[in-house]
Amino acid sequence: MEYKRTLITAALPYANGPVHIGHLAGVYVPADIYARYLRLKGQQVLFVCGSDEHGVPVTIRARKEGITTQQVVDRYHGIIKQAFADFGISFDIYSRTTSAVHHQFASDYFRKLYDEGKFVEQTTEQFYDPETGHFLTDRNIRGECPHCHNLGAYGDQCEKCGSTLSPEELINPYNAETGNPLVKKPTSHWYLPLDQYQQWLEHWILDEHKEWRPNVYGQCKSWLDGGLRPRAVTRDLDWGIPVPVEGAEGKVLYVWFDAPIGYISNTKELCDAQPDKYGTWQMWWKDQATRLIHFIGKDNIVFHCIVFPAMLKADGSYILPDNVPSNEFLNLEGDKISTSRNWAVWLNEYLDDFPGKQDVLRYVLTANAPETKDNDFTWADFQARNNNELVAIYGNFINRALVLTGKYFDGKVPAQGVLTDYDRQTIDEFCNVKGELEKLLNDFRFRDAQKEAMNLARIGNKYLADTEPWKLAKTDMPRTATILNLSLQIAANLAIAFEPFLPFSSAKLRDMLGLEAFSWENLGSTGLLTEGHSLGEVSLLFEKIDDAPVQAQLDRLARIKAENEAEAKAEALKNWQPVPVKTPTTIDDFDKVDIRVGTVMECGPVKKSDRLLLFRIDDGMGGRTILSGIAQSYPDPSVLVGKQVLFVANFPPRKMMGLESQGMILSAVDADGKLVVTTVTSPVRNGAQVG
Ligand code: B3M
Ligand code: ZN
Repeated sequence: MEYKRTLITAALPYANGPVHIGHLAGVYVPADIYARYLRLKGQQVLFVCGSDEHGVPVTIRARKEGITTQQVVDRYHGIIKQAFADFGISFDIYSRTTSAVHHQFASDYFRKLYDEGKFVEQTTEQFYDPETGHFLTDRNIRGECPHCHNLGAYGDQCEKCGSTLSPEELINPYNAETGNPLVKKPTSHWYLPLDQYQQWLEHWILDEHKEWRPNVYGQCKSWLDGGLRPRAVTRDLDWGIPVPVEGAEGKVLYVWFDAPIGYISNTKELCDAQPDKYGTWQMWWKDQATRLIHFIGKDNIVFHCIVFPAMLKADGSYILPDNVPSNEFLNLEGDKISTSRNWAVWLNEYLDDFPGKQDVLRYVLTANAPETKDNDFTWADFQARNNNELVAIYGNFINRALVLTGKYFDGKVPAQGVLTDYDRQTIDEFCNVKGELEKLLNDFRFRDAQKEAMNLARIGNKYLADTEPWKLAKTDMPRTATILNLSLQIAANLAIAFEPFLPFSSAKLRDMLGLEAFSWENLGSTGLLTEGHSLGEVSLLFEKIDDAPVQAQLDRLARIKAENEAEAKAEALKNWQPVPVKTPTTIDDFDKVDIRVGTVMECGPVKKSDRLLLFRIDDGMGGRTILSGIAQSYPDPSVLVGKQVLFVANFPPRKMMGLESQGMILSAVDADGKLVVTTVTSPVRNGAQVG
């Protein structure tokens, strides 16, 4: 199939918080690279996105903050849109799902399928708060976990033991916000019967899209193998797009029904406003000559590969996605990124903290793109990649080529002259980069593609190092001219090759080279700059990042970690309950255990063990050594020295880490799992028996 144009969508971010580096690495940076690359190739491209403003989380946030839901989405839509623009994400439109166009469009979409009998209606029993008159979503229901008896488990998951739950499994379910007990009440909803699309989806994905990334294909396959079931496309909520059916008052379209339609309605909004520039929305969505690509994160795969295509198929007049490049997750300093725990680098804050350094973050996120597995962002790596790659390789080459041209040729492109074999070999090398780059970009392998672009800079550096024009300038001006001419041609090639990845630097480099527009087709050319052409003003393309700003970021994260730990501890204490009392025993059993009092004379770590502490105890009987696995609870064990503690005196000696332990120190487990050594508060003779 010959495609005439490409429609690129990027997942619509929820307007319940700003965008963070995980979103950027997973979706927006790769989507932007792809859009820029195709545009640079002169292809017809539309890049569409917008805020996802419905769903439950925004309503919870609003109630928590005591503002309206509209105010919440207005705030975050504004922050997100601005940050994307400042970061150079080149959307043709960034709209929102609360727009009038979208409401109408999504409503009509539902109504058409409804009229054509594409939904099935079903009545089920759902949890209901009689006090507030609301049905509750899984996340809004809390109760006791049937597995670990945590009293604050959610209707979809227990965060304490990690089990996946359904609200029915909770013991004594209650409304998470009001604390009211819940009852079950029947309610009816419309379902998209995915089971009816099973066969069609199996053929379309498993047979016809074997080229999809293994993680995407694999997830689809396991959904399909599990058998698809009907999915509700409406909810009992008062925030969202009202279900356009009589008698459906109080019901709205499920957020995952309306959000992907946002791709279409946003296209419509743009095309209706500027038809001359963008054509009609139908051309983008209903013409088989349009190639549709969805960029998403891995948690969105089922919606984009199964549910949305089934919705499009149900309508019957739309094209289907040709590919759905989906990434794994990016972690931050070894921990999962989390909006609620504030464990993230927020784009808007990054832009404030590192003004003008958009490309550094873009570079690092692509270099670490979680394309095939989860990856980690660290500030040390951020600094190292800037200093050792952007500055030391790319920036250094550009700077040398331009400064030397300024010095020896008054800032004018010197004559190319006669090329040597070595020159030709270098040209061959950088011409090859184009093919390799294209192959990788067409394959959505952006991390390797960026590496390839960087190789072009390496070729340039090697060429300068091998030819040493600063030495030749003393003896052989024509040869110096050739070398700098070629170096400048490589520099111009770099501006093109890096444009999809580092658009700000490419624009700057273009200005420095005094280049007008350029295109992808020029890549590999040695005639981009003609003899005598004047270069623009020269400045550093990248600057070193020193330790202070990086340390400031690490300090911020350390503060957040400490806050989260304190919060988790407070939460654990709040929900803490003593473990049940053990099965009955007798005084005779207890009498067998000989518990004594002793003074801690020394207490310190054990070599090669992060668990054990070594105690020297004055037990009133000549002293003994005891090893205890409580090191994690006592980062500073010296606090125990001088304390009188209780220990079991008649256990047989045990060897641990090559040391002998003669007993066991008694301690209590606190609510947060920390061990606290029990101490005697009024002095007792060492060796005294406890009983
Ligand atoms: N807002 C979920 C997410 O940001 C959702 C994507 C919608 S795409 C149609 O992960
Ligand atoms: Zn649990």
